[in-house]
Amino acid sequence: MDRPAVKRIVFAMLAGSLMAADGEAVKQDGPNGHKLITVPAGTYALGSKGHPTNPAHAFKTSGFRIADCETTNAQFSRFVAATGYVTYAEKQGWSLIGGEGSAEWEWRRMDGANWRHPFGPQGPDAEKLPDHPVTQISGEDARAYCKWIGGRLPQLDEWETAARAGATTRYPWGDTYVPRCANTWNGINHLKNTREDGYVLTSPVRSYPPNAWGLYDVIGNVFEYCEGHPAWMSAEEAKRKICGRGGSWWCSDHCCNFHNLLDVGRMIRTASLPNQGFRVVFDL
Ligand SMILES: [Ca+2]
Ligand SMILES: [Ca+2]
Repeated sequence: MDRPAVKRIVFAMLAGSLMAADGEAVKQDGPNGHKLITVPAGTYALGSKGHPTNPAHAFKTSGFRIADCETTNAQFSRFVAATGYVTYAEKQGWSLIGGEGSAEWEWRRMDGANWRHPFGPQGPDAEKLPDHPVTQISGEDARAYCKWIGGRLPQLDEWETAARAGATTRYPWGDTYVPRCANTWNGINHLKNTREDGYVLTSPVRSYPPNAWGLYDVIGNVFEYCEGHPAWMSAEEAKRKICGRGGSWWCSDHCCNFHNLLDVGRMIRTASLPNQGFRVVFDL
C-alpha cells in the first residue's frame, strides 16, 4: 500500500478532521495542477452573531472539493493557450490599477492593464510571476476558466466553510489580526507600505501558513470571487455584481477592511482589478 492510500484511509477514520495522522493536510491532484482538499458533507456554523451582513447561520452541504490555493498566472496562461480566451480587460484595452502612493480607495485607469500586465505595460508581468495568483480577470473570466476545467466558483458559504476550517473566529488563526499570517496592506494608508508581511502587491501562492485544513491565502493576497449573493443585496444589484471573500494585498484595517472570514465584498461582474482572483471548486 503506497503512502497516499494509507493517508486516505487514515483520513476516513478521522471523520472530518481533514488531516492525516502525520498532521499533513490530505490533498488530491486535480486538473491543471490544482491541489484539492475535500470538504466532507455536514452542517457547518458560519457567520457571527450580530454581524450586520453575515449573521450566524448554519450551512448544510453534501461536500465538495476546493483548491488549496488561488488560481495562478501559470494555470490561467495554460487555459488561454488551450482556448484562445480573451478577457474582458483585454477586449476593453484598459483596466483599473492601484498600489503604493495612491490615495485611499484610488483606482486609476491604465491603458494596457490586463492579466498579462496587471499594472500596465510597465510591469510587473504575469509571465515572470507564474506562481502568483492571476489578477485583472473579471468574474465572468473566472467562470470561463472554471467551466474549461470542469469546476466552478465556490458558493459564498462553501468558501467560508473551507476558509474557516472549523474556526469560529474572525481569522483562521484567532480574533486578532497578525500581519505575518497573510498578505494584506501594512501601513496606515496607501501612500506608504511598511512591508511587514514581505509583499506590497501579490505574493506567490502558499507563502503564508495554511489554515487547519491546508488552504492557503484565504485571507489576503487576492479577493476570491464566489457565486451567490447575500440576502441583503437587492435583486437589481445581484444581477450586475459578483461577490468576493477574504480581502487582498490591498486591504488594511484603515481601508477596505474585508480581510477576514466574515465580510462579503462585491464588484461589477465584468470588471477587473489587480487584487481580484479566485480559487476553483469541484463537485464530489
Ligand atoms: Ca502585503
Ligand atoms: Ca485570498
